[in-house]
Amino acid sequence: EDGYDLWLRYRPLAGAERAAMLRHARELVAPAAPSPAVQAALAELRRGVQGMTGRLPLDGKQAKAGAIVLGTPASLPPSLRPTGLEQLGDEGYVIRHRASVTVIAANTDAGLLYGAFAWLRAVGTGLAPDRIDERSAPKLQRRVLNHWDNLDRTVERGYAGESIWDWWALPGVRDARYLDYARANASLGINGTVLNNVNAKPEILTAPWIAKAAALADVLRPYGIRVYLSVRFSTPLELRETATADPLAPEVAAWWRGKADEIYRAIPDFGGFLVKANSEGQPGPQDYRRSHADGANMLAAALAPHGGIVMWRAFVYAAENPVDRAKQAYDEFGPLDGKFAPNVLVQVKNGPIDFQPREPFHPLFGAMPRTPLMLEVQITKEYLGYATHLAYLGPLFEETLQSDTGHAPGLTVARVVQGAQAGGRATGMAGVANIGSSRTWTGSHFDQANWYAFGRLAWDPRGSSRAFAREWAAQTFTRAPGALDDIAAMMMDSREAVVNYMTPLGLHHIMGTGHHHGPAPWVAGLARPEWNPVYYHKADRGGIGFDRTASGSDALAQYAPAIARRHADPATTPDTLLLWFHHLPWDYPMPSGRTLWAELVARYDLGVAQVRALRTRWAALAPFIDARRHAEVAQRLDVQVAEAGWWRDACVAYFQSVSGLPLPAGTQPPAQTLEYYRALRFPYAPGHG
Ligand code: BDP
Repeated sequence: EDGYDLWLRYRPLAGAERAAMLRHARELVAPAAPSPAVQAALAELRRGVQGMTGRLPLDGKQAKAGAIVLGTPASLPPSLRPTGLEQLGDEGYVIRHRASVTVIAANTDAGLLYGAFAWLRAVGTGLAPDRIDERSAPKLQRRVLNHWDNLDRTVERGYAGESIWDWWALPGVRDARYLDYARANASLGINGTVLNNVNAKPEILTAPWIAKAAALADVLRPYGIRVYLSVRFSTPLELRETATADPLAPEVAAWWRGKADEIYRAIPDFGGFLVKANSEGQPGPQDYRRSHADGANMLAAALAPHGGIVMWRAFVYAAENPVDRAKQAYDEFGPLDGKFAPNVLVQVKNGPIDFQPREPFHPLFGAMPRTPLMLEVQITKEYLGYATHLAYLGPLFEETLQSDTGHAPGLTVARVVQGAQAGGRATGMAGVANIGSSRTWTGSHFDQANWYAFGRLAWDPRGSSRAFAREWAAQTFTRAPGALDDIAAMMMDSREAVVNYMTPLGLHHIMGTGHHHGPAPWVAGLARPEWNPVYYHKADRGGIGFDRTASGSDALAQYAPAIARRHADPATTPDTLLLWFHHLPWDYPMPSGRTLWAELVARYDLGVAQVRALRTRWAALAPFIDARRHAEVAQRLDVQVAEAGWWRDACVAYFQSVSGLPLPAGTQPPAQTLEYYRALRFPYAPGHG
């Protein structure tokens, strides 16, 4: 067990379970002349049943007892056609078991593929094959991974080895891994992948690279996955094929139209473009005094004849807005509501800063009612301990999705993303992938769960991260009841532990410069104010925290009145976001009865204690987990315990140097001096250029 099989392990069953499976999966019956998607579904069912029973199911012709019948309304005999299929759209499916026959039905072959994976998931989590009765359809249209993979095979913010895309060997060499990648994604319902980094290079749109992308698209197509590309706004200018990149210049629009035509000749189902523009030094329409909408709409017009979309990112911040970086995306995009072409989605990060262990939801959600907004989350753990720390992100994603925007009754981020405001026009969710060439795919066993939870939540944004943790762990580690409960509980606690030992009480962005590894709350000298941790915590002798109320940056005014009101008063602000919205004196009385200073130290201590508890719980699970994977996780938990202690000690030492206060009674002093922590350096930390 090296983790390569992900949650698609299909390990042998024994006894009654194996017998039941043999009884109910004896034959597979598929429509005549099965399409590539149906062949993919059959191949997966064969692989699964053979893995679990040791016996390959036969190819059957008719629905007799023990058969699994796959079919669409066109191919299923009326007696087997489930009712209500019409409501399930293009990708939904029904699974039901009647009179010893299992039917997997869908309106399209893609739905059959998802149904096959759902059947395997159900048995993989321990459901008896004759008890499976499921009906499901995705609530979002675009469920997309964003690879921040560079053309030289490095991965920005990647901690799982080099890119899985062997660009150099493509298109001639199609690594077998691409197919396993397709299977894993299809098993979750992920139906799109952006192959390259948002910090894009012009070469991705040259003929050789289009051919490479086309080869990948060919492998992924049977699995319902479309290929998208990140594009650099100034591509035609940099390739010296136009004299400008001004989106309103006719030659520029014509170039992009021609480029879209060229791409669609090679990739007929190409998904579209993802664009990072006028952000962190990337070129964009503002270089020509045009708006984000001008830029997005020009690209959208090139793609529209082919059915492609533009995912235009709202992640922008520039030096001109030194007061509060958290405000800039709203300031720039809010006024553009209703100005985007119908095939543009604005892609908004979960929070207004940058993928922190905890942020409030982004104020654009609910504030652009006439624009489809796509949610972007980061699956790779740039700010949460890379692939070394255990941090299950399901609760983080769920917390964002369940946030009430306050713009209308019940209007959560999930409902916004589902198109409740924009009339369901175009919907989607993107996750910055944590996938690389590591044998585990994601750099560690538990990080696979973050890919899993992303996919499941993109299918159903109102799903439960706890349920997904259990599903994943059952398929990945063990179904032994007590052990499964323990693993799921560890996962559910893990992200809050990270918040506590890194950035408790709403602190944020106090990580090391550039690589974002480890604590660096003292950093103050970087050229732009908002690059410095001191800008975010604003600790001084008097207190700590970023005043985002009306007396400060007033970022709160970007939220709906009910939300703004609640967070305007520290007494009604949840303590999880206290220092995000308020600058408070060190002796501010917390609900716990402690002062803010004592509470801060207590949270850091709690974080360390929580990680120690994770390690102890994992040690006790040894009898249930194969030795290799158990040891690999245990090593990482040892590192996490040490690094949580480092985070705690460095932050306590630093904030004490600022507050000038004695450590609360009974508190362990930091192991080293502040100077020691400040002097630590991390050359060659992975994931950043
Ligand atoms: C930040 C990363 C940076 C990305 C940027 C983005 O530090 O590497 O390029 O976001 O999302 O999280 O564009």
